Amino acid sequence: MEFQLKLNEYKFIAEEYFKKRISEADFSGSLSEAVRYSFFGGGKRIRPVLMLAVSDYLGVDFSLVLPFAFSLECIHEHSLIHDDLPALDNDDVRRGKLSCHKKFSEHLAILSGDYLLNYAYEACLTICDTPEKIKALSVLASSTGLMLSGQVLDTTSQYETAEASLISVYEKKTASLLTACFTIPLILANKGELISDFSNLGRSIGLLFQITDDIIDYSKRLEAKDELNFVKIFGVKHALDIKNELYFECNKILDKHKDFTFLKSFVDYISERCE
Ligand code: GRG
Repeated sequence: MEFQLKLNEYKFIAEEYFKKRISEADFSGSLSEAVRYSFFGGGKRIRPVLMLAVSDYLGVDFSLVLPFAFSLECIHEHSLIHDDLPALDNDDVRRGKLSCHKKFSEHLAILSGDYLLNYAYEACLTICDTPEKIKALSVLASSTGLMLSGQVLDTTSQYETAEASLISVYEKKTASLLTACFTIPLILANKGELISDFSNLGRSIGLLFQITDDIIDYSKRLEAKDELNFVKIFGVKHALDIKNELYFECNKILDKHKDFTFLKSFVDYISERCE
């Protein structure tokens, strides 16, 4: 219960800030409509929630980290809009509603995704006035680069039969942005000594998230025909074994940070989710 209240509180803080930042964007007409449709389309906001939780734990002022949480969410939304396009996953539905290109048009979906990717940096650059903030922004950029190269591997590898290769795709495609939710607050807090634990946590939570997603997609028959899916390749039992290992990894690190109780519950939330 306490976890749910905190989760809602972080989500509310992020949402209010996001509304303000999107309202400041210099766009209008159909571009604004398509961007708002996707950006406020019902995402769980797990990345900004995680960034705020880590900041809370490290004592980083929310006003310092919110611009980065917003930029990261813009990048995440860009990736979903583009991923749904016919040239990639060709999905008609996102979050139970029409995907951006189905609701509007392909050209508007391409440009909305581009707009969000650009706005992520435009919105953040204005506040980057210290070496720490510049370093945090460069972590955001390099994590985005990893996500994109992971997606290239995903779309070109057809059927990854080596487990290590598939895990490496997931580390890039999914875990890199989740790891940035740890490393950005760390940089802003100047707590370099925690980098190893927190990077490992980001990786394990990212993989746990993606393998859980694969299990959900597989059980609901949602995975696209050519899409990589851990369960489709290695079977349900092995997917559950790996999931347990990752869950154990997270908790092993969290044993060293026992007062970070929100994160312990967050790992349960990621692992137990079924949609
Ligand atoms: C730039 C085209 C392009 C792709 C980059 C991240 C990514 C690669 C594509 C997005 C689709 C995908 C399968 C991502 C893997 C991670 C994942 C399951 C994302 C969905 O994240 P949630 O569940 O989304 O946090 P919500 O809807 O809650 O915002």
